[in-house]
Amino acid sequence: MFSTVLIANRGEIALRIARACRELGMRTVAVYSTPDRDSAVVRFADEAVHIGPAPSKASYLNIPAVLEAALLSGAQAIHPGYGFLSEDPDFAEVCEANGIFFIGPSARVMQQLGDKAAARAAMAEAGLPVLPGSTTALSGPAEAKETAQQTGFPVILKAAAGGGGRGMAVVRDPDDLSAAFQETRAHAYAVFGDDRLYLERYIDDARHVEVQVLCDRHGSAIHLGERDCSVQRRHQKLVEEAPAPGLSEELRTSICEAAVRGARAVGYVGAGTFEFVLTPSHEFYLMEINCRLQVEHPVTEMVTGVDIVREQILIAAGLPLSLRPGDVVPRGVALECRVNAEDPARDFAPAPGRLTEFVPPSGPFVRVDTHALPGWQVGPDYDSLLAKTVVWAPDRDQALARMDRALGEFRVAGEGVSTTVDFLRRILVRPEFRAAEHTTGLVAKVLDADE
Ligand code: MV4
Repeated sequence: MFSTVLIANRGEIALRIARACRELGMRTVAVYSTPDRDSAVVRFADEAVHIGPAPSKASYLNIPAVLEAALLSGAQAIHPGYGFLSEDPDFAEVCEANGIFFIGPSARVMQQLGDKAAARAAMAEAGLPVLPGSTTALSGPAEAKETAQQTGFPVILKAAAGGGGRGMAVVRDPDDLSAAFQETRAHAYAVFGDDRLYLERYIDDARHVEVQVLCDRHGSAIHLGERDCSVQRRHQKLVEEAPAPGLSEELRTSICEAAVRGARAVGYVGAGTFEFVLTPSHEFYLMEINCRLQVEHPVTEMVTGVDIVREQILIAAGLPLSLRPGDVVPRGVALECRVNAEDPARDFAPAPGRLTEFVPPSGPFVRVDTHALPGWQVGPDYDSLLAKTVVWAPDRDQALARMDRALGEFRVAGEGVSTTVDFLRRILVRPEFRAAEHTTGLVAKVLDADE
């Protein structure tokens, strides 16, 4: 077992991981950039190492600096959190080469699944449903046109190196395909340094349903059920819930078992998320696989009672999963709202500043994952997530009432600081959200209602 773990991340997730390590009796090493020197995780951890200035490239993405911090502090393992180096196969490889456990899947699996076109092909091979589309990267607009004629319109062009909604374009009119191809390819090259694109039939009014899996090094693979993450704005999730509402038991079982089958097929190890689109007629198709802990993991923890970060660490240390498929029975409903330091009135522009007041909600069945404190300087350098408000209740109506109560308790103030709290409350009261009939178009509708 590890005695010291380095946390290669910042913000709420770094603190979340440090807490799991402490409960396991492990020493924690935080790393921090200059503006994060007084952060909550730096105070919480047993040791903290400065790894560079504010720009991520110079600190949280700086592999030599992170590695040196691990070697100097005697860490045997590194937890990468989400974002930053969490899905970088080169980083995982460098860790292993230096005798440090990377808490996540192998470099080989991250490499394979990081190519979204290759992942799609591998999952089709494993028998998972994927949408009609290209099986390899498209050579050019001509091949795109040919493929789209077979799948039918609308189609979506996606960057092979993309994911999470970055580098995508929906094309409804065949006449627009060629221009969209060129544009998406140029964008993919600029953002990812990789211009390969693939294409799929596009599903309108989809829901985003994802399955959490856990796999050990000894061939055991289980799922922890599914989450619905359909409330998104520009591919940023705003509200997530577990379980996904309105799925038949049969559908739930098929999606979750498909995810486990996919994980086994590639020899996945660790915690992973299989992302599906659910069509209005309740067919599901695999979109992509995320090789990391996800922001929204707490909703799954709340309904299953499983500490996913603890399981990640134990898996990396080589322990067999202590959970068996029948052990995980989801109970009740959990909701998460992401409270961001953004101004909805200014197109969700980041609204950083020093917090003069920060009182998160609490009370029964409320969990707030945050690194913010009164006096904390919300900086312009990183994403604007301030706090994840998570609630649990026996049923969805009570969970909604509880979330509204919790968000209503939030007190955040500071020079220049705005938050998304009120906007989130307006989503929760929408009739289609209350009836669980919403799709990925909901946020746009709420925004249109403002105009
Ligand atoms: C799709 C889709 C419909 N059809 N692909 C967005 C994030 C990335 N992981 C996959 N995404 C989607 N891919 C096909 N073939 C719908 C989404 C999607 C979405 C699209 C537009 C607006 C909001 C969305 C929210 C979630 C998923």
